[in-house]
Parts: sequence; structure tokens; C-alpha cells
Amino acid sequence: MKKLALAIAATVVFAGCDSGETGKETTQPTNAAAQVSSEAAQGAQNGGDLTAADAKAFLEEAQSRLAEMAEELSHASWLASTYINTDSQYVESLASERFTSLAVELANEAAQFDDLQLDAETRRQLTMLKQALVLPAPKDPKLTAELAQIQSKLQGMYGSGKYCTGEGDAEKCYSLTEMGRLMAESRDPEQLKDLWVGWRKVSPPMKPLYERQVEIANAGAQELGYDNLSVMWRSKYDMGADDFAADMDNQWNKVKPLYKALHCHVRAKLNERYGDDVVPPNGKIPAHLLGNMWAQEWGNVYDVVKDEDMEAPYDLDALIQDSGMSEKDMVKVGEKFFTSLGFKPLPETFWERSQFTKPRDRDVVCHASAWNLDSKDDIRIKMCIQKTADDFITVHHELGHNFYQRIYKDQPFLYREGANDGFHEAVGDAIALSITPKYLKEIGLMDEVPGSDKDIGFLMRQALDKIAFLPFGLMVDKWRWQVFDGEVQPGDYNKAWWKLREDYQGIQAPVARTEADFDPGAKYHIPGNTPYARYFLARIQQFQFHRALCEAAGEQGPLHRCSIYNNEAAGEKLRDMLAMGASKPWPDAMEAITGQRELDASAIIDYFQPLMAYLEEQNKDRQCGWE
Ligand code: X8Z
Ligand code: ZN
Repeated sequence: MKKLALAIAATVVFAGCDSGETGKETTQPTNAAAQVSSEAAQGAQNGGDLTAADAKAFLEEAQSRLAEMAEELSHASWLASTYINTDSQYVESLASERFTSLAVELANEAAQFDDLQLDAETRRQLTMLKQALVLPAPKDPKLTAELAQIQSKLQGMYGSGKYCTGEGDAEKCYSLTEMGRLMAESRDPEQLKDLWVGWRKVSPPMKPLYERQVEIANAGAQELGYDNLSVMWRSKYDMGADDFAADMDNQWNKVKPLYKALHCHVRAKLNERYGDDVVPPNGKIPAHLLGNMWAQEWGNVYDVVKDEDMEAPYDLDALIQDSGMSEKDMVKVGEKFFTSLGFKPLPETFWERSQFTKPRDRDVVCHASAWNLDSKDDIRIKMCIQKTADDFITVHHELGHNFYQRIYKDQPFLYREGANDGFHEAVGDAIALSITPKYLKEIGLMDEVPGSDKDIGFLMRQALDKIAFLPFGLMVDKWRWQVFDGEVQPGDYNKAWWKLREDYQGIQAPVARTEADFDPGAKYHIPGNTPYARYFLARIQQFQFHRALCEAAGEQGPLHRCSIYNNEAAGEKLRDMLAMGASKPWPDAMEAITGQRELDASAIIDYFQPLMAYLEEQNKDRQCGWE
């Protein structure tokens, strides 16, 4: 989604993927409340005695003002993302500037209640208010404006980016969507390398803007009392910032053996296919050969990785294409999954206002997002849907955001968010784990459910997306945390990026990179300023949710064969958790759905257990790893 500047729940506007942000509060604050609140703020400035009632009144007014401003920003951002031009960027950056300046003002005022004894709920809301912005600006209005302009520009540069090759009449320009398709389908290493390098020409001009943005937002975080923006970003998980980073590493260590086994097997298969000159048998895998522009998910090279006798149980790309479904039909199928669980259908305006396909005549930000424009009913997705398995899954991902946004819309503004941002990313993915052969047969996309002898093929296809993603999900924000806390300086941005890519993913750039490149900027979430740790969390959480929902549905078989389609009991369990929004610390929401209060990688490990056994057997005479 696009989240704006507010990290706040879903909503806002600036950078995210679950976007939208927020909605507007349905009730206006009473005049009395508004008055108390500004008196409260004034009292605070004068060092006057504040009370708990002042804090509550302040919060009520603050949320009402933010909700109103967020709605304005959401509409401006929708325009800037669906009609990229100077004017839409101008309008968006003005709205963003106003929103940021209000959020900063309120966050600073919130600090005045720091020493007051308050009930847990009030304290929680004040903390959330302080942490609401993804990119806080300092109080200086000039810097707020500059930050807003940089954000709009970066987003526009990414969205309108293309790669043109050839001269004169022979010139051919590729959009990122087209290049993504070729990266998935081409098996010509030279062509893949050309596209890989070509797309990365979009980002060097972003680098000075990005550097400046880091400077301004760090100053903003410091004014709010954080050491730097890294600490602020890591403080949003109901635990200390360092504990959060340690928990991420801890989860990674649990799933690493699975990743390493997959890496070893995939490298061996790519080596068989392309030879030692292209794929070093014991080294890092060249990043252009994995079926994805960022080598973040590898499912598109299933055909190269599978054994000859390992028939895929089905080819979802072909099933979608052969079914004759339109792009919008793909969304209808996704909606039907949610309604089968007892969710209300999407509103008519969703169908009227969403962007399902890439408009022919203008630049848009194609990166998929889900929006909540008014916190009432105006929810939308923005995609450039292709008739592929990847986009079919992404449709479910985005709808997960929208159904979440809709179900918590009556919470106070600050609680209209996921229990943490990983929850928001995990919902639709958890649903998509129920896209099993049994389900595909039920909805008429497939004739026969394959026997369990095909399970390894199915699990391999899933692992190439789900397991391959894990180190990427971790390293993106490891890079940003280092950039924000000054450990990595601009002169080393690209080097630090590749060090993490190599160490965590065991992949390498197909051609030498230098500091004249800015490869992080070629990934949406960097110019889009969407925090990325959420996707790592979501990969772990979605399997926890899936396991819990399958139990609620009374499913007995292996996790990878379970589908909760049509199961009201599972739907109710999911809805009860979603409706909490961010009103409680995330472990409470986790407990509501799974009975556990922590992140637990055992669900993803259980799910892939049969594949792990297979990979260990395959790898037994291979030398794995990539030192
Ligand atoms: O950005 C997204 C979603 C929107 S929130 C399409 N994802 C990450 C990515 O594409 O890099 C989903 C998976 C990871
Ligand atoms: Zn998302």
C-alpha cells in the first residue's frame, strides 16, 4: 500500500503498501475537547500542570485532525500514483507537507505528557502518535516542505522509470512490468543481464535525493527523542528497538538451514543449465538468473529447478491463462475467497475506482498497493495486473490489506493499523496459502486433484517463493538501518547493499557495481519509503496464521494441503483478530488467532518439512554454502 507518511495504520499516505491510510474519523471533536486540548498543549509549553483528562482530550482532537488531513493526502497520493506528472506531484507534496507538519506538531505535543501517570490505553496512544510518521520532518517548515518534495519526486522517478535500448527507429523502451515478465520467462543469460543492468539505470539520479532525505528525516527523528530514524523504525513492535532486531535475527537463524538447502539445490540446477562460466558451482548465484528482477522470489525458475520426474502438480500460470479470466475476474476470484469465509463483499466503489490494469496513455506507479482513502468504504487496489500466478497471489495479498482496513475502520484513528505492520502483510498471504489443488478444483480451474506423489513439486514451487524471500526480506532494512544510524555513509551505499545481498542471500551482481550505481533505489520500497522488515515478519506469521486457521477449520492433513476456503469457523477466527486493529500490543492479536504470543518459525518449518527431507537427500554429495 501506499502509506503515507504516517505509519499509522493503514492508512496513510506516504509510503506503503497497505495504504491508504486512513480514514477520516466519523465524529468531529467537540468544541470543548478541542479547547481543552489546545489549552493542554499550551499549559505544557508553559510548564503547567497537565492531567490525564488533558491527555485524553488532546488525543481525541489529534486523531480527528490527523484523520481529516490523511484523507486529503490519500486522495492527492492516489492521483500522484495513477497520473505521474509535475502537477500531481506538486499537489501530493503539498498535502504531504501539511500532513507531516501536523503529525510532527502533534508528536511533539504528545511528548509533553511523558511524565504523567496515565492509564495503559492513553499511554499507548500517545506513543503511537509519536511513532506515526515513517519519515518525520524537523519542525522547520522549510525542511518539511523539502522532505515532502523529495518523497514525491523519488516515487515519481521510480514509477515512470523505463529502460530504453537501441537507437533511432530501432529504439525500444521497456516498462518495469514488461521487464519483470521477461525476467520471469527468458532463459537467455545475456538478455537477462541486459535487462538487469538496464533497469538499474533508473536509480543513480535518486541517490542525492535519498541522501538528503536521510539527513532530514534523521533530524526529525532526533527532535522526537530517538537517536536516529533506525531506532524509530524499530520501536514500533511493542518491544525495545534492539530486541526487535535481535528477534529478527533469531527467526532468521531458525529458517536459515532451509534457505541454505534450497540455495544449494537451486545453484546446482542452474549450474547444470548454464554451465560453470555463468554459474560458479560453489559460489554465489548470479542475481539475474532467478526469475525476478531483484532475485527476491524464485518461483519463476521452477522449470529449471525441478527434477525431470518431478512434474509440477499444475501450472497456475497456464490455468489462469487457459481459463479465459480477465484481470478483473482474477480480483473477483480473490474476493470470493474472502466472502466464502463470511467477509462482506467489497463495495461497488472498489470496482469503480480501483486500477486493475496499466493505463495505456500515462505513467503510473505499477507496484501493487491497497488503499483505504476514507476509512469508511472507499477502499481500492492499484495494480497493473498480468495474467500470471504471481499476480493472482498478489491480488489476494492486496485484498488482505483491504479486508483488514475495512474491518478495523471503526477503531480510533491510531488503531486503524495492523497489530504490527507484519500482520498487515501476512493476511492476504495466509489466505493465498489456501490456494491448493483441492481449492483450484473446487473453483473449477483444475479437473483433478493430483496425488500426494506430486507434493514435493508443489512444495518446491512454494519454497522458491516463500523460502527464497526470507534473507531478502531481512537484508533490505538491515541496509536502511545502517544508513539511518550512520554506520554506512553515502560513499558506501552500494557496497553495503551488495555486502548484505552476498552474505544473506548468497547471490552476486552479474556485472561489477560501483558507487556510481544506486541499486537499492531500483527496488520500489527504497524510493517509496516503505519499511521492509514487515515482509520478513509476514513470511513467518502467515504460516502461523495458516496453521491456526486450518486447525480452526478442523483440517487434519498436512499443512500444505489445507485450504480454509468456505470455512466460516476459520473466517470468524480471522475476523476477530483483524477487528482488533492495533488496539492491543501485537502479542495479544497473535494470541487471539494462534493461541501463541510470539513469532514462531516452527509453522513454516513444519509446512516445508517434506521438502527439507528431499533437499537434504539431493544435497548430500554437494558442497553447499558460498563463503
Ligand atoms: O510490496 C509488496 C506488496 C505490496 S505491500 C505487493 N510486497 C513485497 C515486494 O513486492 O517486494 C509483497 C511481497 C514483498
Ligand atoms: Zn502488502
